Amino acid sequence: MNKASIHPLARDHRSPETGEQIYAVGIGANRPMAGMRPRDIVRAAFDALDLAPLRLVRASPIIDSRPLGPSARTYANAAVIVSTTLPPLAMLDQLQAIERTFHRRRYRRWGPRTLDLDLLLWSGGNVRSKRLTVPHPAIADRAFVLEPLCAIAPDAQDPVSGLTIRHLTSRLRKPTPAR
Ligand code: PH2
Ligand code: MG
Ligand code: MG
Repeated sequence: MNKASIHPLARDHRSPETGEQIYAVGIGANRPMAGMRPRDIVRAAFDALDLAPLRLVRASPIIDSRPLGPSARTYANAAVIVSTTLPPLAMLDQLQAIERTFHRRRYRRWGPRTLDLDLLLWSGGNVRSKRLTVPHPAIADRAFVLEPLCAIAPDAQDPVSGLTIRHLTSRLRKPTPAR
């Protein structure tokens, strides 16, 4: 197979010559801040994810989604593909620094958040450390993650299941069979 035809987030993609890393990042916001609505905050996050050492490669449409968990407010969700030379834990630091610029407070799990940036996929495959698990453990069962990701990277592969994002998304859309 022609190497160029391998999707940058597929299992076989490697670019050791340049040190380029590709990440899929999930974006969520459900709390207004400084006169910005959640959708405006997601759009501002696209800009923040395009500042060195990050380069924004693709951004999905922004969707409204019903909150999963205790929060009552509607979320704005999106996904992006980012290119950088940062390895995963340095990328996590970078994402958390961006979250802090949006005054994210980590006081309550799943509480309302001005901005949540989650590492969904990495071109290098899996990460399992105390601070970080990639792919994001809930990727396969959350429509608000898969729908935006499928709009920009349908051929990316989830290294855990071996399935493409397109496949995971269509599986989630099917109604669960009654038992
Ligand atoms: N994020 C959560 C919990 N619940 N619900 C929606 N709709 N969208 C999210 O991004 C989301 C959520 C934890 O990060
Ligand atoms: Mg999250
Ligand atoms: Mg998070």
